[in-house]
Amino acid sequence: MPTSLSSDKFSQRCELGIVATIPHFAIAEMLKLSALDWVWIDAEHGGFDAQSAAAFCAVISGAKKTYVRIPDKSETSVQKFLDIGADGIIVPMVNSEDEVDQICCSACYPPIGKRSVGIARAHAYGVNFKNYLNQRSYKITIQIETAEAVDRIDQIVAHKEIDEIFIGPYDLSGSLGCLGEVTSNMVQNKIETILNACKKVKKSCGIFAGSTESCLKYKQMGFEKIAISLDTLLFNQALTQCLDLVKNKD
Ligand code: 3PY
Ligand code: MG
Repeated sequence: MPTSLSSDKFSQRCELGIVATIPHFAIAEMLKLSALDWVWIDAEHGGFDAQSAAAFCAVISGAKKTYVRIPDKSETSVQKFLDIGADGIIVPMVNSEDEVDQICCSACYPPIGKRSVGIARAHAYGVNFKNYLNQRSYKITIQIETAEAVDRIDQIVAHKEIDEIFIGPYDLSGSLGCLGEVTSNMVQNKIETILNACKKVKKSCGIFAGSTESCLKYKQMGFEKIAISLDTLLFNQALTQCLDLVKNKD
């Protein structure tokens, strides 16, 4: 269950996380025992649904912050995945101030928004009901991952209910006509534009890296959160490295 928003909301420390795509308790426990700061539970591209994401959060909570990337920006997804009680949601493919308005309307209780009231894990099954309703304890993070969103970045990041921005370099590259070329100047220039817009309004900005080199570069650029890689990708890299080493030795 989420604790209240931490006071280091805008700290300069770079917090490292990982994208979890495999909904298994062993992965959750390994991440819990790791030196990571936070975990991104992926219900957009990963294997999670609301129930497996809730179980994953239950294993990890207290040890690491948990953020669920929801499948889409619909009201149903926003509300369903907030109810599971992660420390926040990450909403993919947000392109305009109007979309931000709609997301915040779905994510915040009245009088700010129109979030519907349920009693779920987020409310400690009723034990923390009043507190949960009266004080927003979860982060709303939006992903910037299209050229259209970058064109409107100043208006988007200015929204007061948005806590954090997360850049999706891969979708951004596709939107810019250079799919997968995340280190290209075209993509990197847009990344810098987004980061600068966030810095201007003192909003935390995170990014997906996918490689150690990118991680180090983004850390130097001043990103406050970096998703270093995916569980599947790291497993595959370690497996390939091990097999290469053993097979090529007599
Ligand atoms: C992207 O790069 O598009 C992402 O969403 C990161 O996972
Ligand atoms: Mg993406």
